Amino acid sequence: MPRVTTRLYAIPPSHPSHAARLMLEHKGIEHKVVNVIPGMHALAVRAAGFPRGTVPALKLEGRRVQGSREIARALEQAKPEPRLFPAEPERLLAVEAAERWGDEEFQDLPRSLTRWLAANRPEMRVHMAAEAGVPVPRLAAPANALVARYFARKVGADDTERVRAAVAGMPAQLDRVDALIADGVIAGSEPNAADFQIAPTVRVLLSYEDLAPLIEDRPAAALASRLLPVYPTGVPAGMVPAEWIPAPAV
Ligand SMILES: N[C@@H](CCC(=O)N[C@@H](CS)C(=O)NCC(=O)O)C(=O)O
Repeated sequence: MPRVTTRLYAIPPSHPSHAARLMLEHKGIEHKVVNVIPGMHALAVRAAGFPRGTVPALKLEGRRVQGSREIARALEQAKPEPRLFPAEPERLLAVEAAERWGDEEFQDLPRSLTRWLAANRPEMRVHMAAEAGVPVPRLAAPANALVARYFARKVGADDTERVRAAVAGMPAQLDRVDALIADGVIAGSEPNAADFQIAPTVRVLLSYEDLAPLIEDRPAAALASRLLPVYPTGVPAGMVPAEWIPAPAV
């Protein structure tokens, strides 16, 4: 049997890792997903020869490609059909702009919130250890406090007011996703690079039981659930401070 040479380094909770996986599946490129241990992923991808300590990281035909947007372009080059980027110039600009926003801004909300919770809520660390398959999560969680604080600091999630403001801004960000859908930039008959970039962020937000009621009736939720019917991780109700949760739209 021929060896699968395309390898995607990922961690199960990482939304951009799911973006990269979905794009590989869309292209029909045979690949293996290498799920590294969350918390150890920065070290693991560097040990695999990548210049930065982030997932998604892809070994593709002998090349190392890191970052969801870079991966989209490398896949388009490696296998042009089915396309990730539209040929028509105006549509291409719209898709690229949406993809960039999804990568540079929208991705941040679940990443910062998850890391703030891990750093500040011991029960979140127990939950994450259990999800990661750690045998006695209650024992592992206290030891993980330092690691959690380190990862929070890395993305500015040690700044409680910043994270709280990001959660308050969620409805406006989802309005932007819904507008992209209404304008036909994403959620068309064939998903494009912006769909794959944005839908996993919506999907991971939906996996927060505290936030799901604010999301699930939106067109954004329908897109996210279509592209990712299941998500491997989730956050039980009661983790997000109640006073942070935006009021539902009337
Ligand atoms: N915008 C980048 C984000 C990559 C990123 O920050 N990934 C996170 C997981 S979601 C990571 O690996 N972080 C490692 C770290 O903070 O050390 C992309 O789309 O690839």
